[in-house]
Amino acid sequence: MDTSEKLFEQACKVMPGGVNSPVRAYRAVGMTPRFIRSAKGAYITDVDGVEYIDYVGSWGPMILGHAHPQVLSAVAEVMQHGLSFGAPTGRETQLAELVVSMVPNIEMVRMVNSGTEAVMSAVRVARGATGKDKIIKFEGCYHGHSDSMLVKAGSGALTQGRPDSAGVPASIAENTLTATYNNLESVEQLLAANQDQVAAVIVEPVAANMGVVAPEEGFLQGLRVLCDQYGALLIFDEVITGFRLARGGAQEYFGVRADLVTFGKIIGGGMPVGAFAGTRKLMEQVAPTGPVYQAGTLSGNPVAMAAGLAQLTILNEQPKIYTQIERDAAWLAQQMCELEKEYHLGCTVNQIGSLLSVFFTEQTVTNYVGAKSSDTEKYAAYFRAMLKHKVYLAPAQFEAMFVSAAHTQQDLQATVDAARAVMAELSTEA
Ligand code: KE4
Repeated sequence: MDTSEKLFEQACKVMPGGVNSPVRAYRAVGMTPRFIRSAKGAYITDVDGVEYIDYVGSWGPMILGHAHPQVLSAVAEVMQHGLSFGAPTGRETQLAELVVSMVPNIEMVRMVNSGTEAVMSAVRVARGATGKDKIIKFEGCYHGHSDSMLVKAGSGALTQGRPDSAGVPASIAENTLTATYNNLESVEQLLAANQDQVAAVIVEPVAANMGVVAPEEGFLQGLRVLCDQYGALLIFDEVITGFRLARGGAQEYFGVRADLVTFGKIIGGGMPVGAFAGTRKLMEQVAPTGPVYQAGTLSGNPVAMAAGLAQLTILNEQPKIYTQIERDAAWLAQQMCELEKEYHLGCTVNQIGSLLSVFFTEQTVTNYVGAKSSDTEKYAAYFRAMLKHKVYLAPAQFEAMFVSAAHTQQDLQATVDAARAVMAELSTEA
């Protein structure tokens, strides 16, 4: 029994599944999760001292790589003055001003503590501002675990094969309608069938919780037109794409305006921060200026703000980072496609920006049905073999690989070399 196995045995006695978030339990890949001791740059080290090239990056926050010196020193400095006050601090305004300056079409921001909270709050603002109850989301998209969003969710729920969660009352679920990603007709049908009842359409501008699925040409633009036509708000859930695709996130990258935008992950620099943002008119609906209640003890926490501010400042000042990580992800995707041509494992690669996924299906993956055609057992074997070759991927088919500014050409080449060895192993086993 290795150290991770011992630690996992202990963890399972006192935490459901031995984890604080389901996907970390490695149930989709049939092995004991690696317990982590530390991480630095593009590398993560487990409790047995094994170092891996990391493409999870804490599920997105680590766009600069782990333990970035400027982020660490910002946190170290701030924590000397106390950890939390539950009172306004200037640093929250600094981060909010930076977010407003980086992201198009927003005038105000409210900080929260997770992506789930950001989405839950943005949905409430949409309902409060429009007086309508229904929300349209997309099959395979995941927006955190608030009740209204756990209806045909992607990510963990999709991986666990239970798209609907226990504990979500039917009375809540019935207000969430589900459309097909990249299919505008499916959206228009729902809008037309629920005239004047739909508060908002919420979308991952790049779906990354069914694996990575990019919006087809005209899809996001079409959502904008349909929302305007039917009087619904458009919510971009940018918990993954925010500050990831570009400084201004998906709105900048695709040139499409959302009414409300949610953030998480990168905005906190590795600390628990989420946020929702929009025009002044919409955001002044939020307490204490308006009737939509929202609150949080640790929202805007000084230490978290310091980490987020340090990370976003670097991204804002060095936009070349985006060119680098997109180029690197495209190269990696191209190399994986070349390997597929050589070993015929039956996989397809999607990549956009610094996000990519290797799907174990021969189908082109443009929506949930395509993603679900993947052979998850084959993905699990690939995952386990890549881990043996010291490459740390998401422990589930329906997730993304995240390329960071810390990944070097050597790391990328080592990753391709590992994939070559793994594909050779898997093709002989097939
Ligand atoms: P959090 O509550 O986990 O901070 O954010 C929820 C969320 C909202 N919206 C999008 C588009 C997201 O991807 C997420 C969370 N993403 C998952 C990864 N697929 C978090 C990892 C996990 O659940 O452990």
